[in-house]
Amino acid sequence: MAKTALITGVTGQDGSYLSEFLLDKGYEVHGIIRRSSVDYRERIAHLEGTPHFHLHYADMSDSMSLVKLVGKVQPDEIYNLAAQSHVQVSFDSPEFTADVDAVGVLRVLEAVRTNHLEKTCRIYQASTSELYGKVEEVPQSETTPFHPYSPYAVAKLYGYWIIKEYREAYNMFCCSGILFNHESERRGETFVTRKITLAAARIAQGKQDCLYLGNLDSLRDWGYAKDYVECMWLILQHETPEDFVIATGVQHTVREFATLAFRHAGIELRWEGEGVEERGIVVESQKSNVKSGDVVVRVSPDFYRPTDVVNLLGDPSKARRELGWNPQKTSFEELVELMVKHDMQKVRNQHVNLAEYLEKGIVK
Ligand code: NAP
Ligand code: G4F
Repeated sequence: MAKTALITGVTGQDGSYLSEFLLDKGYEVHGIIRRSSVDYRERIAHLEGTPHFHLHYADMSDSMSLVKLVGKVQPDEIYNLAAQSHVQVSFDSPEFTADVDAVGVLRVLEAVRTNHLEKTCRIYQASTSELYGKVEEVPQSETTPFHPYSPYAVAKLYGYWIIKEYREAYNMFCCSGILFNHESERRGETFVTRKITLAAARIAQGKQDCLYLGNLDSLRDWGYAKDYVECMWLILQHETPEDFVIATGVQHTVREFATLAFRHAGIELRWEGEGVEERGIVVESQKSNVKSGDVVVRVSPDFYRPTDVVNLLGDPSKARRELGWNPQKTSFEELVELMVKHDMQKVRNQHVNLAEYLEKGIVK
């Protein structure tokens, strides 16, 4: 019998890769979507209409919708990926973030209990390295104390603990994957990696002059999202419900990511100055519209956070040992290269499309 999975956050970066992964494994996949004034479901457009992929309207802030949907779908596995996932935005919308990222997890757990599925339905919770926040040790593992450092992280900490509580109180198979940053060609465009790869592509093609960033010294353990969704599944196939750190075990600064991304776009950078005065300056360029001495990266305090997490490095030993997962399947260098390659093409195509539209008189 094919298993049935319900994915919240199916339209997001991870939801789209996980859908592909589970469909490949023969699952019946159901996803939750929200009503919006524009139908913007780019990441899953290629799956819509395929026989084993089903979409339903519901919302993490609407318990009735979740109770009804879980009853209708009767999932064997739930992957709770839905969240207001942007850390900086959580400072502007802390209450919404708490409702979706904290109480939302409780709503999913109660929807399962209300439908009497607690003995059969396994639940994966998308926990985060942001829980370590103002880090108390480096690297961080399953036993490192938490010190959340943003409204987002505080909300996610509730999610982590309520999952643990329901596991112990009701003997439910529910677990957290404590995932470190993972990126891809489908990463949201306001997260730092994607913001950089898109800007490098636009600057290389003469469509943007300068990229403005915040804290360049921030250290992250960046992996490839496609590799990480496999772990979500492995965690739910494990004999016992347990929490796992998922990371590469390698860290880099935002500055290093930018240097490498620009290099892949054909622009060699050097860095000068400190703090808000720091600038990324072109040393050498293969692009005719960018010349040596141009300043293509500047710092803007607009992207500083009231409290910033600056030293994330995960220890994936437990996942490697108990799940047989390979943390270094895609290296940092390969990740940056594949993102830049994708965005060079995307920016090129945008130009083609615009030219086509202009020709047809659609855009004046
Ligand atoms: P993402 O691209 O921002 O996707 C978030 C998803 O949540 C989208 O499908 C979004 O739907 C949905 N969502 C937001 N609010 C909702 C609501 N009220 N009701 C229903 N759905 C809602 O995030 P991601 O990068 O794929 O991350 C997936 C999960 O892992 C998130 O929980 C995130 O916090 C966590 N996480 C991510 C990382 C990472 O590095 N990517 C690391 C650790 C943990 P719309 O498309 O309608 O907005
Ligand atoms: O790319 P970021 O916005 O990701 P952040 O804050 O680490 O959060 C992401 O990863 C978490 C896992 O640790 C997830 F839980 C969360 O949902 C999300 O997916 O920022 C990374 C770092 C930060 O220190 C930030 O201050 O980059 C720094 N940064 C520097 N300039 C910037 C910028 N971040 C953004 N978004 N934009 C900038 O211009």
